[in-house]
Amino acid sequence: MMTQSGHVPLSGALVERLRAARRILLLTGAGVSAESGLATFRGPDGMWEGRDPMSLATPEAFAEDPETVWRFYAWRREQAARAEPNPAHRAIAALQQERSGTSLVTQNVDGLHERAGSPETVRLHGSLWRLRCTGGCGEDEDLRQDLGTLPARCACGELLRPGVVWFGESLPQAAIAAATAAAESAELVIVAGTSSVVYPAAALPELARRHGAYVVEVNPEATPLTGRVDEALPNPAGTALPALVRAAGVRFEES
Ligand code: BJW
Ligand code: ZN
Repeated sequence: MMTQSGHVPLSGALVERLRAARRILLLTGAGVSAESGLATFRGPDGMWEGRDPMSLATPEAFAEDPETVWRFYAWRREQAARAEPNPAHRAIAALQQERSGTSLVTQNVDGLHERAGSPETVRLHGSLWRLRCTGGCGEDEDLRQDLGTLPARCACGELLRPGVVWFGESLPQAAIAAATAAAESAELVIVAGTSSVVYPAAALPELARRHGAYVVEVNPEATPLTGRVDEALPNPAGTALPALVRAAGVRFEES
């Protein structure tokens, strides 16, 4: 039996789980911020000055050309500062506020979940707003203002780097531990706006499923995860998340 919630048809099994689940895990990616105007990594609009962002999100690229990598991140910071959270971010925050057993694990570094009012966010890939010293003086600060001359430098004279996780780097230990625990205990997992190709984040839905969770994917495009979920909703996150949250019995106003 299907229930129509807005323009999003939801199965009876999913609606039942949304109402009953005490532990829900939301795993989000760049697609959740697409409707806020932020480019995804692998989409057709993902290029920056003719370059693939993936070629810039590496320690090797930074070591070779810190100025270009910093210009890319300074641009990302400007875009994120100008963007507003969209109904997907706000619906997730509303669910977290109403249902204490809800966990939010994000791969996003833009801070839009926090700005939408999410009380707790596990950030797997760091934050655009953190700056870390590459020199070993220990400087690690949250800085929102303009960075001035690039590449940004620490007071100690060494280069600063963005506080994000690049390919080949370890994820923050506390974040990966919290995400793993949430996946192992979740009854329902909603995976939204991620291409599910970057590990270890991409392994979390499978882990949750092995521990008995019902897994739902929200993505207008098929991904490597699509064939391995209990339900795939091919809707944009800004439509699907409000529908899912309302079906869970949480009151949510769009504006
Ligand atoms: C919409 C939408 C709308 C659009 N609504 N949806 C196991 C197997 C193979 C490889 C590995 C492995 N374990 C580790 C690795 C190596 C590597 C990896 O995963 N490589 C694969 C790519 C092959 N992983 C790592 O290196 C990680 N480190 C690590 O594991 O350390 C230990 C180790 C090291 C080396 C070897 C083994 C172990 C670190 C990964 C760090 C990722 N960092 C980045 C950059 C962060 C900084 C920045 O923002 O610049 O994180 S890369 C980039 O990808 C970014 C993202 O968070 C991440 C995921 O992207 P996401 O969010 O999925 O975005 P897109 O663009 O890919 O997809 C958007 C989706 O939205 C699309 O599907 C659209 O259809 C959809 N969409 N509009 C809903 N409106
Ligand atoms: Zn320093």
